Amino acid sequence: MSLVGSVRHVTGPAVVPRPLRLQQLPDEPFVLLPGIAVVAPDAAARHAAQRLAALVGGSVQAAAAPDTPVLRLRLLGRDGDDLAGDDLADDDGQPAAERLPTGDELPVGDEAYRLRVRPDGVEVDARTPAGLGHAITTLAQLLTRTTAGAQVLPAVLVLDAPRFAWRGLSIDVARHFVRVGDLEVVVDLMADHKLNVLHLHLTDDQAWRIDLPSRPELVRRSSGASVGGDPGGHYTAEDYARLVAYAVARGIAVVPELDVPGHVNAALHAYGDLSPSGRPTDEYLGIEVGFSRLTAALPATGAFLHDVFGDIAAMTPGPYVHIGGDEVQGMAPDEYATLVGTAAAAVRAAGKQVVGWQEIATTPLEPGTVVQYWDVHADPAPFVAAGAAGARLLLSPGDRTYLDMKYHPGYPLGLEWAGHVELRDSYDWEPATLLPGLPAEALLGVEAAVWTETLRTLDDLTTMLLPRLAAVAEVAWSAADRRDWEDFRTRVAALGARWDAAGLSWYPSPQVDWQR
Ligand code: TNX
Repeated sequence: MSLVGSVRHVTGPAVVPRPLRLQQLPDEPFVLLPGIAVVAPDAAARHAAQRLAALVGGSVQAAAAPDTPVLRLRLLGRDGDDLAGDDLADDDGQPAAERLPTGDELPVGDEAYRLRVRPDGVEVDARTPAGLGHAITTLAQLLTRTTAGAQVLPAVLVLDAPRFAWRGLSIDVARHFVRVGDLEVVVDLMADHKLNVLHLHLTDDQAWRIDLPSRPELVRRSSGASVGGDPGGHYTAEDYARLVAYAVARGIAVVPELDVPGHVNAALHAYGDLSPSGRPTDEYLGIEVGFSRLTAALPATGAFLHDVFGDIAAMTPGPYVHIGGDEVQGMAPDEYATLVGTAAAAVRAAGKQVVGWQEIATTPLEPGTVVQYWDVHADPAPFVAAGAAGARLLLSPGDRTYLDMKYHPGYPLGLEWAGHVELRDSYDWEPATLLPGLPAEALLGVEAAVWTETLRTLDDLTTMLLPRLAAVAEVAWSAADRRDWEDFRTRVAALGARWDAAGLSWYPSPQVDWQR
């Protein structure tokens, strides 16, 4: 080992989110020489192979010479046949113990992977490119340099699969515009944490950020600014397609949200016929909520919903479209139900499944509709009832997963309506018991959300995401019986140095002894 040097591991392999099983083997570590072969016989594994080659300074090859050390990627037969990233079918719901094989077989599920590091090479097996991608993310976290500068991987066996099918992050690009390049940084961070859904909150009172062919005035009149008069912007159809492709290549599906029937001032500012007065409303760049609304009785409203949801569905390869539905003050329940029903019907007619904020649970829902829980002050009874009646619940409790909440009073960024959210608050909660009485099979997943009223730059955004995104990701990925705050605290400590190396701004929570 003298030429190679010694390994600087202090705490043992620090993988976040924690795998179903990580077993350290008694062997020597695997030393990666420059130019090492990454072998991927299957064409569908090529993208993952390239990512791995870039990570370790290796080269992709279809086959390897006998007796040379290699990193080998294999795709095994799978259950479904959808493309990774577009496939969020919930194949779990079963407890970890039932998914974890007793031997060393690949665990159940489309996103599962098995990783074996031995002194003579690395073997990665998965059923999908997404599963291979998760394995590479784990390898990146296992990779260390010795004191002599050699890259090494500890000898391990990792068997891993996610607890929940939907592991999301929602970003509000309406209050402050976020450029595609900055969103790509966020997508990379998501992949680093094995998240698989990017939910884009594309419209709100302040702005409409996506150009839709049927309604060109939306971005022309309503995307020029952000909250407080900060610079605005919008995504063209090409921008959006490029972002979606970037995300899909990393195993992440994009779920677009057009927020109706409230939070619609930007639409009312662009099209006067959506208001009873017939005139466009004024631009609004403040941060109040709940004041704007569509009107069911106006002839323009139904056509608008049909057109904008038809357009966004046609532009989106993934299976879901989010209709919003939150915070409409002062609308009669019947009118609210009519408007939600019209939007949902437009989404379904375009071949997509409907997602909406928790308020839609008070309306008649088609089975399978995804209800996104957020406001922990609300009575949970309607959400539990919706789940019992066939809806699926996506959990974004504000006091745990709203990553725009301040870390502590006096923190310069963020809001406080759901409280202060330190790292441990984001970590220490259990999805299965959050809504007592909710049937287990109704629980689809967990999603973090970051609203941008006070966040103006990529640095602001990543400072709110990190380290809390790592905590929410572990809640969403790791089996309940594998989660432990003290254990998480020691593992997450190693990520700070990686965020520093990537040049990312982050919040050094005093709850962790960071290794920097
Ligand atoms: C609530 S979450 C909202 C957003 C705000 C956010 C700020 C939700 C469905 N509505 O409009 O931006 O709080 O934390």
